Amino acid sequence: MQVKKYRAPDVKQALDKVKQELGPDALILETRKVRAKGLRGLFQPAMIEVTAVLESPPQQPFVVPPLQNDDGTKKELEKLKEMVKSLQAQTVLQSIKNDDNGRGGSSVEEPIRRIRSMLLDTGMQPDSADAIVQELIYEGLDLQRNADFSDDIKKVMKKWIRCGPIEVTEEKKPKVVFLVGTTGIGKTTTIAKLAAKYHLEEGFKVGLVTVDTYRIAAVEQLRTYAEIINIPIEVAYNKEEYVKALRRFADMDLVFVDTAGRSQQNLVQLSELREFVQIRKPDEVHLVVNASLRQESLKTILTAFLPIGVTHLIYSKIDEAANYGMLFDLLRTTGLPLSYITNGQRVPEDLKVPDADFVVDLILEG
Ligand SMILES: Nc1nc2c(ncn2[C@@H]2O[C@H](COP(=O)(O)OP(=O)(O)OP(=O)(O)O)[C@@H](O)[C@H]2O)c(=O)[nH]1
Ligand SMILES: [Mg+2]
Repeated sequence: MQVKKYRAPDVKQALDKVKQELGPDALILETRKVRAKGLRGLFQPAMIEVTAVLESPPQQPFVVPPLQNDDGTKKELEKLKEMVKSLQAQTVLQSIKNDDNGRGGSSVEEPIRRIRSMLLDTGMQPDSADAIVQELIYEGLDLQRNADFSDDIKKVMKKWIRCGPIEVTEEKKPKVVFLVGTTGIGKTTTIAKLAAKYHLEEGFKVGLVTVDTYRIAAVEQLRTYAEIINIPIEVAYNKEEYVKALRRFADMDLVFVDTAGRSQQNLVQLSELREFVQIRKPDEVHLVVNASLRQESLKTILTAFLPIGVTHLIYSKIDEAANYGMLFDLLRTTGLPLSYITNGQRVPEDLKVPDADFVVDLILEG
């Protein structure tokens, strides 16, 4: 804003001066008669003084030059935003971890600390809990809100949870499904449950093959189930017999292959299993993992079995486990779908076909 005074012998001349200097938009604030100071004023005629103001022209807003609107720039910007969000999330998490005694947290840190400790109570590994917490912060969870956040936690957890039961299709016949895993975790029992479900409940043609021929009892166990369910069974003592068995089952919808369990100490000897898998690639290989397995053992088992070509996970014996956080570790680290959960010895009842809701509820609420 520019304020100026103009003097002239009369109003018109004063206004002309204003116009000349400030232009037609000038505002007149005051017009008054003035005399020069001192003696001069006494002898000279009074002057007209006009006070005028010119509002500064409106400032042009500073316009950010438009970003190149091509896809590449947008993606770059998105990437940058993601990085910032992820960094923010890491910072909050780190400050919580640094403050082990749990006191003195801000209103943002406090709920996060509670969520993290609740997740650790499920038995999951700290890096899994951190991944969930980080994602919650990253998603912009309103932590000032007074809530238990359980819906938000479940939603985030589901990002890592895939479920995938066996699907029988017309195109792929027979679908050959292996069950593998360590000893005594429920492979044979689960095959019996699945065979009953797919044959008795859903009406598919199901055949059983066992390549677990080390113990007579193992063969007899599966044979007994086959008789009860009334489906055919083939016992394969070697690779040739296995191939023949599959040929005999050519018109089946589904063939389950029961394999010998390996003790955890003996996991290096998976070569025989690998040979069966290589001779005719199964459509699916389900690794059965005991829900009570200790975290240290999980790593060993995954390292041994995943190279066989595991496609799905079965979480067994949840009725005997104290908590289920390990299931989240399992799904998160492998990225594999969970096909079934077993929850007891009864055949065929104790088998669950899980969905993501069931899995998060199991992990968080038991
Ligand atoms: N509590 C409980 N027991 C189960 C479950 N599934 C199987 N079992 C029991 O676990 C024991 C071993 O089951 P199997 O099916 O023989 O296990 P496997 O993996 O075939 O064992 P191996 O062939 O010896 O490696 C049996 O007593 C089953 O009844 C389950 O979900 N819960
Ligand atoms: Mg068995």
